[in-house]
Amino acid sequence: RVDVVTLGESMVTFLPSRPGRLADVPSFDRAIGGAESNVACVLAAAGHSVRWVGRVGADGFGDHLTEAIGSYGVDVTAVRRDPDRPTGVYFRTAGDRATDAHEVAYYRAGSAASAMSPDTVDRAALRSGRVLHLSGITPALSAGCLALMRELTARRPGRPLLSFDVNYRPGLWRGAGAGPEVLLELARGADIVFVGDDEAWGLGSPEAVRAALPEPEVLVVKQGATGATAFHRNDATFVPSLHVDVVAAVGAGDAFAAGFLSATLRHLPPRDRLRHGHLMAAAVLTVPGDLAAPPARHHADRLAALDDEAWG
Ligand code: KDG
Repeated sequence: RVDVVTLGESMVTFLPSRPGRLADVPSFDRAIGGAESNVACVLAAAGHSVRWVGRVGADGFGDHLTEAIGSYGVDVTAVRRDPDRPTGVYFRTAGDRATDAHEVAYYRAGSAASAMSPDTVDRAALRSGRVLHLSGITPALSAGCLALMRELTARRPGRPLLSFDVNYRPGLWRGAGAGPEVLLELARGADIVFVGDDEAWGLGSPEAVRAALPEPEVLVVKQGATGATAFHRNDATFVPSLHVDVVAAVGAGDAFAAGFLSATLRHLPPRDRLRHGHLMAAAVLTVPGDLAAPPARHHADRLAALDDEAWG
């Protein structure tokens, strides 16, 4: 068994060469994105055995994604190539430093990944981890993807520990109906749920999300630069965020989830799970893209062990 398996659509990402509106940016730099493969890359860099399950086109961008994600040490042998559909791509702008408001242009409708379904993914690979990490992006991609997510989040004996990041992207649900209801339905099947408080307001409110999820082992509510709270049975543990000069928030939630899962796999207490989440997120917040070099495990352990005063 590997430590963690993640499933989701990854895309070639184009980062702007300079600030400004999408209409004005003259050129873009190629990078990689995809919430779930981001989680896989950070976990692999932190020393875990990780597999990413996905679907890309039989094209150069598909080659690039599998090679780049593989170069983090992630196992990509269960990634399928689709000869008929392209790899998804997206462009983003740098956005406003204070508010992180930015533009995103997705070119992913009809992508290879949108053709994922219970019949077109490697199911044995999806059962091959101690943890299976999924996100609320996948069910928005197609009816087949939604069916797959419903199957994977069904509570069954012997399934891997199920981690679910709500990742509510309203832009992806346009025309696809009931995003909030579907996301809450899927979250109810998970053991560990991550949600940003901004997303939680999109689903109702943080309290409504808590009330709608009676079963998870752990619900982690992230409050951006303020901190994050892990709710576990009747306990709530809050850890403040680290103060860093934010370049772009993209990928920070994924890195946070990876840090939290890494510490969970190592049976660390809730406070340290949250601290490892913040440490991984801090590294990504200081770069323009989705991925940064995370702190090595021994450094992260040393920082996570500092006393409360050092943690603000
Ligand atoms: O979490 C980062 C992702 O949002 C980004 O890489 C793109 O996966 C992505 C998506 O669907 O928005």
